Amino acid sequence: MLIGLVGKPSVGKSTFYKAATLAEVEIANYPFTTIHASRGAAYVKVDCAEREFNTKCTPNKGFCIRGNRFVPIELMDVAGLVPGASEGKGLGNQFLNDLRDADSFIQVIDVSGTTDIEGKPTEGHDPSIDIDFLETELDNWYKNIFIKGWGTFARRVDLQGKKLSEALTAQFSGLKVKEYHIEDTLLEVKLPEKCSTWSEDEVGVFVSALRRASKPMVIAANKIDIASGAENYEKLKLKYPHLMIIPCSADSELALRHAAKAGMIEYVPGEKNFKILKELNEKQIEALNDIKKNVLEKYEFGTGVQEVLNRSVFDLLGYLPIFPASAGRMGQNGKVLQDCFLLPGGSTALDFAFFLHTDFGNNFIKAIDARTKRALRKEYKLKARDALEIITR
Ligand SMILES: Nc1nc2c(ncn2[C@@H]2O[C@H](COP(=O)(O)OP(=O)(O)O)[C@@H](O)[C@H]2O)c(=O)[nH]1
Ligand SMILES: [Mg+2]
Repeated sequence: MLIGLVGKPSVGKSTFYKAATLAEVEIANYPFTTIHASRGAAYVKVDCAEREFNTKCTPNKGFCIRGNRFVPIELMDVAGLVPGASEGKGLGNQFLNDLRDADSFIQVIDVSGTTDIEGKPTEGHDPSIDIDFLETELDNWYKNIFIKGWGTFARRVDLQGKKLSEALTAQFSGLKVKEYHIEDTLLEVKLPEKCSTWSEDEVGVFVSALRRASKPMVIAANKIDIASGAENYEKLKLKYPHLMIIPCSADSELALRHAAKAGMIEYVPGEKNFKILKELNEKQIEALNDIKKNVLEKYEFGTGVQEVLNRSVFDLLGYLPIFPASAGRMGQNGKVLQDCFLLPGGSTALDFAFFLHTDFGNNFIKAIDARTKRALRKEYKLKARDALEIITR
């Protein structure tokens, strides 16, 4: 699973990326700092199953702090997009290409309105302009791909009787678009099967709906720590009730993670507080208190960074965290709940078996719920945080 950070320059994409991954990327206050997309591991936060099993987990991947399991996903930092990107402006085509592999997007905006449309410092910029322009650029990106192949796939549908959804899936395959995305979108927009007759407006309606279905997006209303952010955020919520907008301060998250890494504080990403562990100097205390007062205590999701990642994976993409577990033998070899896997929503016990190993799938007898010891059939639909053992022949 890959999540791409998108947005105009200087909104805090690289800061978000660095906070979420603690990787080294350049951070500076001018456009196009990041020339190449960089990818790294970020983490979604899951209530670890260790509590219910009265044990302490030993994660293979990621980590666990006080019962909070951090499961890795891939995050991608991309250089800023500017208006006209879909026509190639500001190396736009190259940057859009970097986004093809993403399963979903996090659009970072500067909710404080202190950067203009090109990312230069200003005051009073309306952040809704940024939301609108980015949607337009992404829609145009899809539209260009549609139009490029229109003649060819329309002919295949009209003359060779090929299914429209199949022809369109082939056309958009480079963007990780799946046939079900196309089918769902066609149902939603209700356009004629004969796509050669579509008007340009109808094409626009289709590509926009397809873009939303295949690259769902959450908006990180970043720089909420700046005074003008709070009011702008309220306005955005009213203007875009259909969008998922999370108040966010990537800068604060980065500071907290640095402080935690240096052993100054204990901080669990996503929480609304931290604990000071060491004697700190006045400046450090003041900085931490500012974050506490202006961000952590003020906003529902603390700095918002963890919430944005969790919403992307669990709400937008519908993934389920699943623990392979065998209640009877938990702790054998000193290994406890080593894995927490993310499976697509709708997966069954049998899907989970195949996910673990083809042999498990082929030789599946039943799954055992490690909490209740109940046997589950192969059709059992997985639930978030299930802890399951697969019994094979
Ligand atoms: N006040 C504040 N500044 C931030 C925040 N996130 C990033 N910045 C600053 O915004 C500027 C641009 O950040 P950067 O991450 O390079 O933006 P990018 O171009 O979108 O990757 C830098 O000076 C950051 O320190 C935030 O949450 N609050
Ligand atoms: Mg950057």
